[in-house]
Amino acid sequence: MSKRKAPQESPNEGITDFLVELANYEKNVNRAIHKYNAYRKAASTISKYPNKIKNGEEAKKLDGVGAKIAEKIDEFLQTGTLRKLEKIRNDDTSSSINFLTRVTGIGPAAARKFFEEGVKTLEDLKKIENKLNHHQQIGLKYFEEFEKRIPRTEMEQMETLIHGELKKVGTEYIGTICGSYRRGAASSGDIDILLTHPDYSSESQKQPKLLHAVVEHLESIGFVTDTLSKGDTKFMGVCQLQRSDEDEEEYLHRRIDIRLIPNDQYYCGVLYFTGSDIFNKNMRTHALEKGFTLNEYTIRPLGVTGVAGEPLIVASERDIFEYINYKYREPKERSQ
Ligand code: DCP
Ligand code: MG
Repeated sequence: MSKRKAPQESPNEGITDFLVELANYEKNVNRAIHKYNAYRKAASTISKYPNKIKNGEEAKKLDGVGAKIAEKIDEFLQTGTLRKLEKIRNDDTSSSINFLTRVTGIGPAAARKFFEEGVKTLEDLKKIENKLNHHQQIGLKYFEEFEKRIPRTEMEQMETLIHGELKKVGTEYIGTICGSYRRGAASSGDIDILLTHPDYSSESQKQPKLLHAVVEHLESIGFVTDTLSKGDTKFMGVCQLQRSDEDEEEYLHRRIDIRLIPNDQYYCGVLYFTGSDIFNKNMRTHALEKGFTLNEYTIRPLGVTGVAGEPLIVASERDIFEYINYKYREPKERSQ
């Protein structure tokens, strides 16, 4: 999961920017995930709105924009700034904690702990490097590189490489790069790969080897450079394209997640990890209204008592949309 979302380009960029900043503050500093979601949702709806918003009243008509956000929009449009945000930016606790959470491996809780121990900056972190766990050490090592988003052309190069190498490990693997890349984004925060294989289903034994063989191969060719964590079904790590003669500079190190999914759950996984998170939430809500529960593994009907039944058979993303009577949307149309 990537830490920094791409800025939204729209006639209301000023508004969406401050909403995203408030969202991050609620998540990282206050650990108020509902408030985070509310701000993200409002930012997402407003970023789709084609007109320049003139006042809070106009914004309030949009989905996910309530009275409080409308008030902030008014203040922002009238004064060009937001007192709440100024305060947050000037507050040592908030700005330090917000900063620390930009390091992969440091979540809101660890950030607060470090802050309380007087660790506030990159330099402070470097001084206590031996107290960081392995994930955090890698986060620190590649801090600047992980802050940079991955241009689509580089994502395309990595996709070609990964598909080619996957075939060498086993001809039966199926792999999909999900996340913002699959939605057609101009840049991505990280690489989210989903793998499946005909030998692995939710009924069969776990098959960590199917995942580890791929990871080890990608290490052997120098593409995977570091490991953050490696479980039976999920690898989190770092990768880097090798520089070729035509390239002027080295490629940056990038965050990569590889997940092995049972073949019968593959399309629920692909749907979930394609996102966006806001699209997923809306689709899950719709599913519930139609009497189904949908998650990254399965879609199941809900009985009258609200108990989930057996997973439905899914052979494509379209199947999931059809079960819940939701108009199919291409990945590119799934930003919300
Ligand atoms: N996801 C979700 N809910 C979460 C986290 C993730 O539904 N809380 C799903 C939707 C995301 C996908 O996982 O699109 C991948 O997560 P990322 O954080 O990598 O998000 P993106 O790939 O969409 O954006 P980025 O370009 O920043 O990586
Ligand atoms: Mg991503």
